[in-house]
Amino acid sequence: MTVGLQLFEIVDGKTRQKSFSPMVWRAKLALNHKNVSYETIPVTFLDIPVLIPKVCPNVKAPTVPTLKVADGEGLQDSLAIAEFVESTYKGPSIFGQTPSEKNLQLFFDSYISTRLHPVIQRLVYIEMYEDQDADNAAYFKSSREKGGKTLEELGGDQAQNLKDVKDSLGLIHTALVRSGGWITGEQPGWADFTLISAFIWFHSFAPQKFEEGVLNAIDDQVLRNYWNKAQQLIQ
Ligand SMILES: N[C@@H](CCC(=O)N[C@@H](CS)C(=O)NCC(=O)O)C(=O)O
Repeated sequence: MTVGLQLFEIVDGKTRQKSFSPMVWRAKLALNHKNVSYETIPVTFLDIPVLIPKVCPNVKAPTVPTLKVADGEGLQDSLAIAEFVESTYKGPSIFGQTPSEKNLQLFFDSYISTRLHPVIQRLVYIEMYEDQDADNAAYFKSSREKGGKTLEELGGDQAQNLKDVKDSLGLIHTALVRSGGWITGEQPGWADFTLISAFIWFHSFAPQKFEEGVLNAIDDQVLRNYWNKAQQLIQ
């Protein structure tokens, strides 16, 4: 029997409508790129450890994204999900045609994860907290404050964060100017999915800071045009 794919995606506790995780979006953009059908299962922070193991008992330390790929079997990790999609389905490539293209895209992935994600996290700690219901807000606060710093302290100086996010976009802007299209050229690929997913996360919690820190970061339309073009991939 064929089992339909089910993707567990985190949503905010308040409206349960906002899918915000950059790692979930990486997986969704990879699935959408190959036109793969799947059902999304919305979960809050507190649902993750309860619902995922119920449906996918093989998953011992649940995180999102998890893709249910067979009866009772979940596949964790955005990159592992994209690799599964790449090797299982026909259609446009996610990682390019050669191992070196994939290698360069994974290098870009590391840049996004290590340079962009930490500063976006600092810019949205408070908004992420405010968008939870009471129980998820309490979980979010206690899990993030475990190290002894408050959410405000973790967020730090917001003006400096905006400066840092702008600084981290310089090389990305150069790559977009050179390519004249997606980071990966005429078709989007994994590198684009990592960048767009980071933007979705930032925009979904703090649209005004996103406008200032990303869309107005550089005095031309390159990043704004890229974000506008990315909307066609976001469903
Ligand atoms: N390397 C994993 C990271 C998965 C991960 O850490 N997901 C976060 C959301 S982005 C999560 O499940 N967090 C649960 C929590 O904080 O309780 C991936 O790429 O999928």
